[in-house]
Formats: sequence, structure tokens, C-alpha cells
Amino acid sequence: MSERTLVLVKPDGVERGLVGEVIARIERKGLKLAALELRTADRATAEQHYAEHDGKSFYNDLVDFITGGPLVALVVEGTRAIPAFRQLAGGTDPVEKATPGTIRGDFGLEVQYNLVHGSDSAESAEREIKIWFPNL
Ligand code: DAT
Ligand code: MG
Repeated sequence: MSERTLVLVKPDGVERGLVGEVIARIERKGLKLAALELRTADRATAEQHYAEHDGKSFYNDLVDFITGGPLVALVVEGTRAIPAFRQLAGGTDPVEKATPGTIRGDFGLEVQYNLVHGSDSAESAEREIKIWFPNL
């Protein structure tokens, strides 16, 4: 069954010129792009997006980072799109958890600068797509 997930190429990924690399991997996997936009997130959008992490030690740095430069927001669609993109992304820590062959495992070194976001469940995907693409 086809489903949708919210993907971000975070500001570090845009700065490093990895937008094409990420999109190529999404497309090679067989997933489709349903929406794509380059934008700089305002604080309210970032705080909504990362609401589950409010109060954690890294929360303020995370919001500063995600609002610190342009990012690319995408809606990605296909069979099992939610876990399929999480598989492409790799684990949260690019060295300790993400294996080579994944986006984070191949290109990342630090947890904060882990290049991409992907929704972690159907509920998160629905919530996050509404935040970034309210008209979709
Ligand atoms: P994921 O992005 O893999 O879903 P998450 O939802 O647990 O991971 O955390 C959201 C982001 O917050 C993550 O991509 C990077 C940052 N982050 C998570 N844990 C962190 C930590 N211990 N120190 C610094 N940043 C962290
Ligand atoms: Mg998460």
C-alpha cells in the first residue's frame, strides 16, 4: 500500500551540496516525489516539527540549526515509504548507528549534523506533512 513520508534535507545537507545525492537515492529506491521545496524554516515551524524533543538538552541547538539556513522539504510517496526512507537515511548517529551505504553513514560524522530527517511513523508523517505542506 502506498504511503507518504516527510523528508528534510537539513541545512547541512544543502550547504554541502548533497540535495541531488539524497534525491537520487530516493528515486533509485523506487520512491516518488510528491512535493519539493527549498525554504528557510522559521522558528515556529521548527518548534512544531521537533515538538517531541522540547525540553531535551539538544532541543535549542536543534531548532537553531534547522532554522540556520535553507533546507529542502519533500513529500516522498510509495510502498512502505516511511520505513523505506528511514532505511535509506540510517540511524540517528552517523558513526555509531548508521551503517555505510546509508545517507548518514556515508556522509555524516556528528549527531546534530546528520543531513536528513524522515518521519518515524504514520502518525508523525501525517502531522509533519501538515506542518510543511498544509495545502497538499
Ligand atoms: P531521527 O532524526 O533519527 O528521527 P530523533 O528524532 O531522535 O532522531 O532526533 C531528532 C534530531 O535531533 C536528530 O536527527 C539529531 C538531533 N539529536 C538527537 N539526539 C541528539 C543528541 N543526543 N545530541 C544532539 N543532537 C541530537
Ligand atoms: Mg525523529
